Amino acid sequence: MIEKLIKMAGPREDEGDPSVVVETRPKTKRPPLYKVMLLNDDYTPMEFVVAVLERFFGMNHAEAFEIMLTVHKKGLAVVGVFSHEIAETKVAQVMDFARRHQHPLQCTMEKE
Ligand code: TYC
Repeated sequence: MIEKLIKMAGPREDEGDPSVVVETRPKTKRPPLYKVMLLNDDYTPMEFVVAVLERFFGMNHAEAFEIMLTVHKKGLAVVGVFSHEIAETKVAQVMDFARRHQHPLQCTMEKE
């Protein structure tokens, strides 16, 4: 028993061991972010896409029109970056809105 107490009071066994990494700052890993993207198609009206960008992504008309044109010309564009939960909600809202209006507009998310 006394041997144990003496050992506990003594130096750490790993003292001076270069393989032991000393933590210098607390781990505060930020949650991953997700890009939400709109995909081009041949049928969804441009004005509908502009309305989606205004309604669900808080863009003004000029911003929304510009991003819509980028999707139209390039095939897709990132329309926002969010936490996983918010990104999922945005995708679901856009997909539901498009479905209700019978447009084939596609919205997806991808880890940044
Ligand atoms: N390409 C469509 C058209 O010419 C417009 C469009 C833009 C559709 C963006 C989808 O995500 C989209 N009517």
